[in-house]
Amino acid sequence: MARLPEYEYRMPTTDADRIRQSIVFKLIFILGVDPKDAKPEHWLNAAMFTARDLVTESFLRTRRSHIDHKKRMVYYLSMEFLLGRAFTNSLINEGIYDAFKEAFQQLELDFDTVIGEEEDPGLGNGGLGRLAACFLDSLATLRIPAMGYGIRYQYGMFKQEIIDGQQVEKPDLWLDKDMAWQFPRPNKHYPVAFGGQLHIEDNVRCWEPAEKITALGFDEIIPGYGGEVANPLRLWTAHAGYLFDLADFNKGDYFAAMRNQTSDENISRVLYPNDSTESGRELRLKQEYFLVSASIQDIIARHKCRFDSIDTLADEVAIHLNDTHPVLAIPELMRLLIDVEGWTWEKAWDTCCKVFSYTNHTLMSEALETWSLDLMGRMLPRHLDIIFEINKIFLDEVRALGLFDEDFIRRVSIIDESNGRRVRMAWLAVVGSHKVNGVAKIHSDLMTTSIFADFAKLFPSRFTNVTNGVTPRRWIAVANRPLTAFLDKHLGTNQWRLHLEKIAALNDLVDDKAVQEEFAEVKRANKQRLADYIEKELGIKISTEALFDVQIKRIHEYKRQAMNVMHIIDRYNQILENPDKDWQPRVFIFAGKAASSYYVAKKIIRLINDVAEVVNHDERIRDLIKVVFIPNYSVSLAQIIIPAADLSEQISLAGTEASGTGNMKFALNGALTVGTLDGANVEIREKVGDEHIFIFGNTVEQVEALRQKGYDPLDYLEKDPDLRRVVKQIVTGFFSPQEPNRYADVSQAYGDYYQVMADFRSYVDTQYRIDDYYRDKGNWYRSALINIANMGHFSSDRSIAEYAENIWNIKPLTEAELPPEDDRFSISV
Ligand code: 26V
Repeated sequence: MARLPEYEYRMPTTDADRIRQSIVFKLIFILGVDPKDAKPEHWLNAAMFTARDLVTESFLRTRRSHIDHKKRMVYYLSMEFLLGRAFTNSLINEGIYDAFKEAFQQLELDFDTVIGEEEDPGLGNGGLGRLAACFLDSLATLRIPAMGYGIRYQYGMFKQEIIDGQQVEKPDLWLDKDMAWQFPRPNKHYPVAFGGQLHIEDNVRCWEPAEKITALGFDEIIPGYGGEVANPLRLWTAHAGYLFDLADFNKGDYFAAMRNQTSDENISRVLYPNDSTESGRELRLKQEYFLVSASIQDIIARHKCRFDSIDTLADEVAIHLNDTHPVLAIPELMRLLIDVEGWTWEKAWDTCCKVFSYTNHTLMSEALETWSLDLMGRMLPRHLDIIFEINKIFLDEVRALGLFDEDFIRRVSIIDESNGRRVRMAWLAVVGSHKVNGVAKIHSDLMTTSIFADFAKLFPSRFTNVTNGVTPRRWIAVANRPLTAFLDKHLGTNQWRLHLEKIAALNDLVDDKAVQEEFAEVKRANKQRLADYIEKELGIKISTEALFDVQIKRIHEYKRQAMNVMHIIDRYNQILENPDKDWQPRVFIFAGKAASSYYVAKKIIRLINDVAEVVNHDERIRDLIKVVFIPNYSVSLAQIIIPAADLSEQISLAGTEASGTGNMKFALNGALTVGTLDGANVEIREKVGDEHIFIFGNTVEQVEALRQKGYDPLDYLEKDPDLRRVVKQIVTGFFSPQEPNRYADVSQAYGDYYQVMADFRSYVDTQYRIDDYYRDKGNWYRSALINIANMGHFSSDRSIAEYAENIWNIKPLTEAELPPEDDRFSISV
């Protein structure tokens, strides 16, 4: 290839002077703002443009390497990505954090104020979305040829305000500020079709859709740690501009043409809450198909661009389905291969089964997606037709085995005939994927013995486990600067960031009193930062001497925030009864959003706030208890709260939390866990040892046995007067004297499905054990250090390495495959 002369556009890397110049340049010439008038948000945008230049360098280099070396790629399809702020993360991953800080100092700008201007892109509900974001960080860091696909929702997760103790939802206008971080890709657009008729002539299918909209791509660049590799996350926006109704337009009815455009663009308007009711389900199905159709078309176009023939797709491409939400990718790929590329059914199906893999993230039946045949047939007639055919061939094969009765066939059928005829998306995912995994050992085991038990008989080698992980870059290096300095001092700079297992070296230092004291100082600094935040935002003063007891996650009955509150109430009662006992002061911290239509979850938020109101203002409590509900939980808030925690509440009913990833983030930041034997808690216990984690409550087997015999909460209420008193106080309005019946309806309807009463006593007793343990600070911080030291396994780098090796069969770019440094800026023609 001929080579053009090299252009002189290398950006400064570590030089604070040049970074400062670049920031000022961007401010003036990109944003058009006079430095004299610039506000922190302008400075942030200018700085982000400067940082983006650096990341873009790695991004283009990486892309070039993938093409030059014909790398097999993985595409990660997810309806949610909870990325958190991009700016500091990119500075840390690119190794330019200190230089930027210095440049800010030179500009006499307060670093924290400026970075605080960045909006969190809240493009997810919770764990599943944040996991996708940790995985993108690890994919880039491990140099794995990968690309994410998602939706660029105009409004992400709502902003939560607490007014009179209650959650109020406000729109999240995250795109209103400039999005310096994303590249619009006006040439990456694909039509996505809906509705219409399916004509079948001579066994040839012809789909005539009623409606077409355009998916338009935006690339968010995901930098890996070390600055060598950056991968794209391509987010689709629904756009009607390319396709507005020409008939209307030609008729001269400009407004009619535009009206349609507005409703089409609704597709990428909002992120769905994860308990959404029937209303608006049609739009959700449209969103799922929109993501899938645009992404699969893009994957095919990219493949054709890189290789001569589409025949090699299965050799060069792996597509991962993050839960069932993108499972329509299977019939969509079938459709494109058969109807557009002219492949036979057999050849197309063979390719599908090779490229797709699927992760299950929940066992709870209400979260398993199904779609009515009526809706699917109306919206996607060709896809429903393909699903029927997949199901027919599959069931014929199962029958041919001669091993199973018709009841078994009914159970494994992709079409559920018992509930008004619905497509079972998880079944389709299992049938069309070559690997299916759960997200923690216990979850994967339960998966093959409960929801997928029948399929595990049919395809035993298809099921596997990949325990979740979290990125140490964001969850230590970005979130916890004092701990970062501590680890760098004791372990060396790059070791733990890239090889978290090496953090085990800390085990040799845990008995050293000076090291314990040094860590105590780290914790104190983080607690102070959180205390300052709480005082500034909520006007509540808390003492860093108290034990910080934290539960932050989506509000859901199965996560049992209610049990946490009941412990607080019991403690309140006990303090009033035994004021002279040597009580350990505690601050109970909560944060989390309830889905807007989830009545009980919203009541739980209200109860937390009602209890806070009474307890925080009762002088007899003498600040021995403080209860704080921090509004508007987000990735950025988690980055402030987690490093400050002493105690991490992971108290879901055993068998309900697939994995949890907050549990890992807390332990990694030196909090001790109080938890049930659920999700990844089980593996955390294996790693840190029984003495350094507080496990309580019934096991999965005990929970199941109670269900079998007929669980009755009254059994526990009768036996335990303290518990009885707590429940009575809630139900009779002790904490809501203005409205004594406030909690009566929830408790009456309450069969205690998540067995709070059964675990209450064991939970409260464990909390007293924790108070005693906390008194001996040396011992406590020793345990905290042991937790940190044994979290190596829970790096998302380990999870991703397992996916790459066991599921996707993808090899990272080698050192030799990266373009040499001096080749960075040459343009080949
Ligand atoms: C379900 C639905 C149903 C339709 C509307 C939109 C929607 C969005 C999300 C969901 C399911 C959420 C599943 C989820 O977040 N699972 C969590 O995944 C984490 C990562 O694997 C895991 O750590 C948590 O335990 C698990 O609850």
